[in-house]
Amino acid sequence: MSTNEPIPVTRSSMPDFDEYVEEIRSLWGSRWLTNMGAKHRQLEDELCTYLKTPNLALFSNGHLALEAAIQSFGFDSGEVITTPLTFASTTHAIVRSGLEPVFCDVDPADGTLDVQMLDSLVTDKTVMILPVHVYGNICDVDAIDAIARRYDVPVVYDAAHAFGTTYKGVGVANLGDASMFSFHATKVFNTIEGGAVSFRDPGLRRQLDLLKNFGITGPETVEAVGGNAKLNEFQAAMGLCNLRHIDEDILRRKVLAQQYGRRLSGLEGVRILEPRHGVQSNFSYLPAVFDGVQLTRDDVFERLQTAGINARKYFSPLTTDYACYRDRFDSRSTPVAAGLAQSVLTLPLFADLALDDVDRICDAVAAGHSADDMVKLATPCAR
Ligand code: T4K
Repeated sequence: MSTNEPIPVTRSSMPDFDEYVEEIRSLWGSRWLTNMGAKHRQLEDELCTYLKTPNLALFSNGHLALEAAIQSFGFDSGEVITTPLTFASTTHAIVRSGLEPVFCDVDPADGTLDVQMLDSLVTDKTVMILPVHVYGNICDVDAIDAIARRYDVPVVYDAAHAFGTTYKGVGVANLGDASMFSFHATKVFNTIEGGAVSFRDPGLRRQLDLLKNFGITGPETVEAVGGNAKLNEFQAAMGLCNLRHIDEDILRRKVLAQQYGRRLSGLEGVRILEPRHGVQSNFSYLPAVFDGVQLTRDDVFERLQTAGINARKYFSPLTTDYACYRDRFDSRSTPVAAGLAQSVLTLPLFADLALDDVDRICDAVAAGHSADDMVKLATPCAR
């Protein structure tokens, strides 16, 4: 992007036009456009290979994938322990599945579930733990696993942000009992709209398939009350193209994230929510937290807006503060998450963002700072 154009928080990765046209050409011959066609099957296979998981089911979007993942365990009541520092989808998926969310606070270092508090929240009503690898930061999966095993409850990860990440060398799709990925246009890997569930027990596939396609098992048999959440062939074709370029995209994001790190690390009053040790990141978001003293999140946000830079307050408000949940949940029970919601700003990060744009954004962040800090920030850094 040129340095004077407006900068969005993210921008969809797309293949060359000709590459996509070539990928969809066969659809004019087959006229098979949806309902688990050839491209759907190919993408499922290629994603299993890329994510190193034997079990994966595609969906029309991440949210329906998450609802299906939750519902595939078959609970019709009970509590699900989760985080309020997330997109609307996570809490809505639990509620729309007829279950009761119970909110756990988060770790101030990376925004993932606070495992000490998680342990204290499990009761005999708990049927599931639903943590979020927020911003692509992998949760403390070892502690969560130990708690889940002790109380014998399944763990379904919202891995919407975590496509392609690994923890201690293990691919994110192999963590927990199931994981949901979002392939929305704004994600590291996109199929325009789309999503997937990876799962440990191969027996879960049947449930997921029923939920995805009206419960249909044959031309004249319907065995469950499922919905419609099928990924179509044009979406699958976009996925097949984007998957060819994903490693290159993640590498570009890494270079940009490193530049942010260099430019912001010398600046007092701001820190980046970094993934824990052992995580190989996909650099999906750049969550910066402002201390409210040296730098205030809302001032920085306004300054960036004025400079044509569209940072976003992901995730503010907490889902517990949504109007639709008024009088039902209380965000005072998760003070760390509440503090982050007041102080976090996700700065622009996408594969074709220019390094110069990162400098322009960091200059705008620092513009509210004292002259001393500006000198520190202006120190040239190696690229
Ligand atoms: N769980 C979590 C933790 C999630 O974050 C999400 C989705 C889900 C579950 C559910 O997955 P999906 O059902 O969505 O697959 C966006 C996305 O719509 C949403 O997918 C995402 N999380 C959330 C964090 O962000 P908005 O309303 O903030 O997006 P919007 O339309 O303001 O777009 C942001 C920027 O992205 C634009 O300024 C420009 C760029 N953009 C947007 C679109 C739509 C593009 O470059 N191309 C596009 O097509 O929600």
